[in-house]
Amino acid sequence: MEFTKTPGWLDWYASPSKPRFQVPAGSVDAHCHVFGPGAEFPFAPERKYTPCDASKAQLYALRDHLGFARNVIVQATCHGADNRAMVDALVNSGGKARGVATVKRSVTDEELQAMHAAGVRGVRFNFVKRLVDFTPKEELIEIANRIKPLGWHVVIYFEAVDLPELWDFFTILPTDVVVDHMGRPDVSQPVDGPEFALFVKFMREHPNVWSKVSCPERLSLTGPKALSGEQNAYTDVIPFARRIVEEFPDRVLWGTDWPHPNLKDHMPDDGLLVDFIPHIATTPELQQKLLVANPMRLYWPEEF
Ligand code: 0GY
Repeated sequence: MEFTKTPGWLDWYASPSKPRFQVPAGSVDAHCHVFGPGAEFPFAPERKYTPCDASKAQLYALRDHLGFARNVIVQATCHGADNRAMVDALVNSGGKARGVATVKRSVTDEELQAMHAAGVRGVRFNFVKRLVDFTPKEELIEIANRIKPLGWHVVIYFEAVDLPELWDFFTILPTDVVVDHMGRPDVSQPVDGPEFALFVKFMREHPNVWSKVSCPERLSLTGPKALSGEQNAYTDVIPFARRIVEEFPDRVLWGTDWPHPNLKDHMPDDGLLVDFIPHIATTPELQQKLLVANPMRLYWPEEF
């Protein structure tokens, strides 16, 4: 099937630089996606954007180029609840990728088992209105209760202003809960201000809650952009990510977010995004937890 990209779509960066920061051996890129290719795995009719293609082979080439050993591939909303492209990437990864799916309440136990065998270890609940239509909370709770016996967790994606309203729902989830991109803080607000304090409280009071300290390129308002060799990119995001890494060193994950859906301003050089990591995880010990120990514990516990 032929697809036409959403007008203004930014394609992923074609020739990323080699990172100066060498990630520890066995590092996991714990948040990335595949898009199609649309001709092989058509995008979902209910999608809110139509991306460029971003194949498993291209993702694994980037993994090797950046020095990572493994990936966690998160179902992108442009594929709806059709997990075939993501599952195909997992089963062709030689065991080096695990996945997070999107499912509806109509999913069968056999389908869940098949996804587990392919390497899926979580489901994603998305509350970002520009990306998905509303799903009733009782449907999500039902799904969470069904995936719990498989040892899976729930990944949640929401914006900081919506945390107060979603709090009661998030805090009754029966599994580990992984927050995408620190709950998308408004980084023009103080790191000690009430909005981010609520997120810190969410993690502090709930030891089952983890956070990805990813996507500075999405959250930054003042840059500088991770382009043209910039070694001090996205300085306005650093205090937020560092706060989470330092207070919850055993419950943080990091990912490239390649191929970076829906960026409007610029497409970062993924090599320079890796160079952002030591600004937020400032010691070898913190880097080892963020990039190796934590994702291994969550996604490959049998090897940990
Ligand atoms: C991200 C962020 C975004 C998109 C998606 O699945 C998706 O379409 O996650 C976004 O637009 O903020 O984590 O990839």
